[in-house]
Amino acid sequence: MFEIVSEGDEAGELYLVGNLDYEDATEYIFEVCATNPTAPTSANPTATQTVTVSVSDVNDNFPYCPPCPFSTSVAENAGTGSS
Ligand SMILES: [Ca+2]
Repeated sequence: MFEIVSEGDEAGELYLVGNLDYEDATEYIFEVCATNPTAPTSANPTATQTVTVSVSDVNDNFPYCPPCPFSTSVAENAGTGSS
């Protein structure tokens, strides 16, 4: 769902590479590992960090009305709250 791109010594940037849907997943948690390939092994050239991305809910469900006209009737003595 996400991709990290980095070039040279620059910090990586997190990119979204898939479609999000709040109803499918509200949060993504993953671990990022960075390694300095030129550092000596004794210098512990690797660091990790947990990343949490929260998905914000937006109204992506458009209103839907049936294509044909809709009609019904209701008795004049129907009580309040009748359906
Ligand atoms: Ca949705």
